[in-house]
Amino acid sequence: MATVLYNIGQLLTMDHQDGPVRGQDMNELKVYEDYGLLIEDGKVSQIGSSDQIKNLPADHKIDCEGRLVTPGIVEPHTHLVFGGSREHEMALKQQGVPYLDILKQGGGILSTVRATRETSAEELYKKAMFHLDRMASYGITTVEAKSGYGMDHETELKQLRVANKAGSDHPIDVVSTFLGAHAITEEYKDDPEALLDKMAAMFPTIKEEGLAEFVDIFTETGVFTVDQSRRYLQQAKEYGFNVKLHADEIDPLGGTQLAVELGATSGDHLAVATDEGIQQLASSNTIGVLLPGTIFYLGKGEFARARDMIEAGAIIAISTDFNPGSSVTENIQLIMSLAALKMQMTPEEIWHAVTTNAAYAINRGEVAGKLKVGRQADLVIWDAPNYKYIPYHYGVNHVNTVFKAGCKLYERGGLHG
Ligand code: IZC
Ligand code: ZN
Repeated sequence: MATVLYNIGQLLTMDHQDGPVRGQDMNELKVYEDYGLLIEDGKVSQIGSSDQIKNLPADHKIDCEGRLVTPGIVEPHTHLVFGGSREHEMALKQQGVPYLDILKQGGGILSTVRATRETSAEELYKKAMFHLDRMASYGITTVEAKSGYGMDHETELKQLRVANKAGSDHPIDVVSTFLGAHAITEEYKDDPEALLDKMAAMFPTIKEEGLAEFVDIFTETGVFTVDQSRRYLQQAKEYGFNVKLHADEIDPLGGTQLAVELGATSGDHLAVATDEGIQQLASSNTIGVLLPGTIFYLGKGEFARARDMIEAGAIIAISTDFNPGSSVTENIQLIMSLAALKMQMTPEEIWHAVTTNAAYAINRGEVAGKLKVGRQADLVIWDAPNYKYIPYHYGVNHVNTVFKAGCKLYERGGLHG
């Protein structure tokens, strides 16, 4: 099967540099105008001028009518699989009750833990597939999914299995992360170390069954300390997992430095990272995954210092943090606008942050995030004349058509299988 896309107004291949893109380089983008692209057997097989590509033999020819075409968006931080929802906590947020206080009172993450324990695998699967469909509609073609709403062996395994099954059934690729260390449940409130031991006891099974590639932990006041996180993630590394941290989200505990010290693939949030944390991040290969939707949604705190991080030379990605409590949206395009408006990232930096760097943040840098001959054809045709338009026109969906591995995954006006 061959498909030709021609009359592309602007094509971003994101293929101008090997590896993740750091610091000032994030501001350099190659834009190909009046271009075309040939897809054969699910892969990009030729990229060239529209005139050159247009006349190649193909089963389908799509006139992009001057639209923007980019790689499919990579979403490196989501809590995809969960039971229930937490709209009842909105009133508490409006009254100014802090996120960590809601958690301390047994709500927040713990409320989703109760709901997830009570929800069957079938129901969790249906819900996850629904959210994946919606992500696809926003141009997302690869997604990381965390567990962490079970916090007991049975439910964590249920969540991980659902994420893996959703990943194999849905065209979107799902990269699975074990976040058993997400909160402290009532029975472990006086002994969080015992909870970590219990979660670490799952490492061999998760590894043997290939249920997760990453191990993640919530390093935060009232959750896990830096020392506890270090010990737990070191154990995870001994079992061959790559590691990630929810670091410096609300209180500056030094999670950013710990991410660098451990050689974590990514340190996520980093909203209150200190100067020292930013310097260390910038001189490391750990990717900073910034989640401005969370700061917006919680209505408190500062947005991560993306400008300082990029100027210091760090590798930055952005993500929705899609979850039922602190960032309830699948709309990555809205997050791109927040990155522009609240973190002063340039459109060029933002496109790197949702493609190449996001892919490296989940170890998919060599297969996703770029349009390149020989690579899977994951791409988006946008109802936009240029790449700067997406973060600029905010809050709506600009997707026209999404291709995953050369097949139509979403088209404006309906889903096509
Ligand atoms: O369910 O609140 N921050 N984990 C750490 C979350 C947010 C997800 C949630
Ligand atoms: Zn998270």
